[in-house]
Amino acid sequence: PELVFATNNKHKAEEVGKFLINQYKVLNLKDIGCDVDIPETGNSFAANAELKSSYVTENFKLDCFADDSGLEIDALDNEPGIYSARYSGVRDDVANLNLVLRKMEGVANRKAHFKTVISLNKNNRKYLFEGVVYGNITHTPIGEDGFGYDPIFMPDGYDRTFAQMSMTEKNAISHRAIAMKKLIAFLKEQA
Ligand code: ITT
Repeated sequence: PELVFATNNKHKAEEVGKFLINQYKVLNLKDIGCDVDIPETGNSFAANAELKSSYVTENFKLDCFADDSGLEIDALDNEPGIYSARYSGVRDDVANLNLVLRKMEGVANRKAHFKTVISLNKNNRKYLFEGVVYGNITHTPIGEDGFGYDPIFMPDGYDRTFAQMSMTEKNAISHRAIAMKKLIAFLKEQA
């Protein structure tokens, strides 16, 4: 059977593409001829993930999953949160992480976590899978790999940021990986 992954974010697609979803042929939005930027008007990761997966299921009659994710910083009342992709007002990873660093100037509590909620629409039912990884915000960007806020996030237990890790290393511990493993276990159990 076929399963659509509803994202326009090529970094997410690449990370998720490393996970084998054995029984399924995973299609992207282009494969099904969907070129809309699906509106994310919800006020939580779960609501926005569900809007994306349900859009595809309702309009294309296909089973689908979607990932809504972001960075939540304790000292900023969990901002940028659902606004992570456009925190600075534009979809620009460098502008966004620089705004975070500016707001965190002189702030001693650097604790933060990344969160992913995956929404799955399958056989006319809806499911959610969550992944969280805890860490700290660095004082400057470090590393060249990854995307988004990876250069300023150092996961607990490591002395390197996500942007200093290979995709394989990041995929062993990340918020997205934790949620993906739950999704894959669920699909296997249903098969
Ligand atoms: P789609 O909705 O098309 O999937 P998007 O980029 O708009 O793509 P989100 O609305 O979920 O996705 O926003 C996620 C943002 O959170 C993303 O643009 C990054 O800024 C940040 N983010 C999410 N996961 C991340 C990760 O693993 N590393 C670094 N930043 C991440």
